Amino acid sequence: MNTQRDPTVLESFQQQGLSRRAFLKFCAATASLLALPAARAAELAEKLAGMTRPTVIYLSFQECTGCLESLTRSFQPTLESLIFNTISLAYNDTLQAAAGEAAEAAREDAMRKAWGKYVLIVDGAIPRPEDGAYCVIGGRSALDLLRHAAEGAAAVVAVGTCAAFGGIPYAAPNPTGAASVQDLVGDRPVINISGCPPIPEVITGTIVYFLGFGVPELDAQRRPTMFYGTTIHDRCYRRPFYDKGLFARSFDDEGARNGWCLYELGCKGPVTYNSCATMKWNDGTSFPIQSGHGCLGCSEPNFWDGGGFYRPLSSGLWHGGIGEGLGVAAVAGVAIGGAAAVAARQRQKRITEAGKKPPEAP
Ligand code: FSX
Repeated sequence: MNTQRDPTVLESFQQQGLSRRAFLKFCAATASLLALPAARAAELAEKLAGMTRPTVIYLSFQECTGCLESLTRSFQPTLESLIFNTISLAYNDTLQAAAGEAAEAAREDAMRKAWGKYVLIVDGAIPRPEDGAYCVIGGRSALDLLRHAAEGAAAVVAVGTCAAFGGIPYAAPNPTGAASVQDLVGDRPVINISGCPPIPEVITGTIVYFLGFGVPELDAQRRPTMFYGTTIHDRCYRRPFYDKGLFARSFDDEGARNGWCLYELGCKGPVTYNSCATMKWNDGTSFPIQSGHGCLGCSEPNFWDGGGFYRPLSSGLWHGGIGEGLGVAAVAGVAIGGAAAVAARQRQKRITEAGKKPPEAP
């Protein structure tokens, strides 16, 4: 009888030559990323120490690989600490060395052994018409691969706006009939990590949280509230200028040079739920608004059709899901003061019907 068991997460750290201290450091940094109270942080360390590394199957469909590029830049936890020590990544066609039939067979084998328990990560949208013929991998359609893999998954993590809401492949006229993961396997526990791409630490943090505690609290769009609980605008360092009605009106005017609010230049921060303003990117270096460009709303449903890059929200064309059909003040959920209120109300009057309806997937 084979009595050999798989190593626990702690043992896996140790097998890689890392100390228990390094493991605890990993847990503490992840707990801090997740803003866990001390007791929960200790619980996370205890759970990870005793659990065997869960099988993870990572499937990629209609996407640009930006999500995986983003994931490779996670500073804490790093992708290396995740895939070498914390999870058992059984399939990812970009990261794995294997290819062809052997790789496909290994995936099926890993799924069979961990049926009902593995975590399925999906990036990219999935085309539906013609039995999914517009995206075929190893002779099987993305549609078939997703449905089959989701059936045996403990949870499905849709990484990126393409997987979460359709994203760019879903943009009008949606030529391939692309759909999101939740559109197709919404009866399974689906966690959406939206963003085009998502913040890397939001991906890794959510995965580690799931391993320790199960599905986190989710918002109406199935996104973890710990990362998507507030808008970019709520936490934006330019917010005081917005409140005073001080706006940049072009990218090279005095307002832009003074670092004023980018609302009039099309910033979607008031309707975009994400952690960019607090966690930022590249180990906390910066985020789009800090670099002088408005938020594109990439983590919301109907990105890319929802409002355009440079049309201000006050044009009334935003239809990003949350706030659909509401006036801009209600959408933003903020008090618009002084000049901003007048400008917003004037523009709100000019709402056109064009662009209000999201494109229908065939
Ligand atoms: Fe989409 Fe991701 Fe944007 Fe690209 O996998 S969310 S196009 S960054 O790569 O799916």
